Amino acid sequence: MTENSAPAPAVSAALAAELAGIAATVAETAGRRIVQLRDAGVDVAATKSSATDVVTAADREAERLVAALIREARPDDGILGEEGASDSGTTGITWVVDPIDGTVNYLYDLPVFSVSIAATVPDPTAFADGRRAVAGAVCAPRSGELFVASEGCGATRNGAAIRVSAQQELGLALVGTGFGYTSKRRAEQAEVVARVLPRVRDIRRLGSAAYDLCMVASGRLDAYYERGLQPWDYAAAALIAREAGAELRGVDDRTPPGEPLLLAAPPAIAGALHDTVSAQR
Ligand code: LIP
Repeated sequence: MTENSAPAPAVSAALAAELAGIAATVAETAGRRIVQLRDAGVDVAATKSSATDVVTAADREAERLVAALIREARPDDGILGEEGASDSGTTGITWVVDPIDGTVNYLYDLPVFSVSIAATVPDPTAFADGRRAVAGAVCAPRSGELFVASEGCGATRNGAAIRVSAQQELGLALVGTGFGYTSKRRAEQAEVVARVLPRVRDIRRLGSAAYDLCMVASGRLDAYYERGLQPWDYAAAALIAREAGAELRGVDDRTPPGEPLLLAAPPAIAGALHDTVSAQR
């Protein structure tokens, strides 16, 4: 599948809609719980790739809650979670879960964090991790927003259809991005953003890839790119963005979106942004 072509349906529209309903209900339930935990107080429980790559007890509890609800609804599906949930399943459907995307924002009680839940099927051509979401939901509980999509059926925000912006000029585009947790990767990302910044309206670093992609889907960012994302960061929201009209790109024409680059933009500016992000020094 090319970045913007519609893939052959992997599951029926009815099943995709059922999976989207499960993702939405579970994401909202987990969203309510992580707000309760945040308001009760949050501390760092551990670190991962660096001292700033943190995980909280809430991340772990939220993932346990999401996994339990998914297993109740779809006991034979697989699960892959950022905090360690891992079931291979027998149905070919794997739920890819980020229980709190935007963990640093969550730790600092900044309002941009989300629960991301995607029902995925194997597809080596769609995304770098070899899966493709056929249904997904992203809940941003502080702003009361629920983004949902199922393959071929469009994307919604709180039940209303959403579309990417009509931006035609990169120089007028508001572009979201993010940065990794290691100094080496951040130095590389700083070089890229130094190239992008003079060529666009402005940059926004919101702190949650899933929310960034939902902002592109709803036209409140014109575009987004980031290097170094994990499948759980983008699985649901990349589907939401594509179903809202975004073109998704990887680092080059031979590499699917995901790692090492995911870019989402309206087709009118996707190429110009990709050229700027990918230009060699
Ligand atoms: C985060 C992403 C964000 C990225 C951060 C981190 P997490 O995910 O949503 O876009 O810039 O480095 O990867 O760690 O909060 O689940």
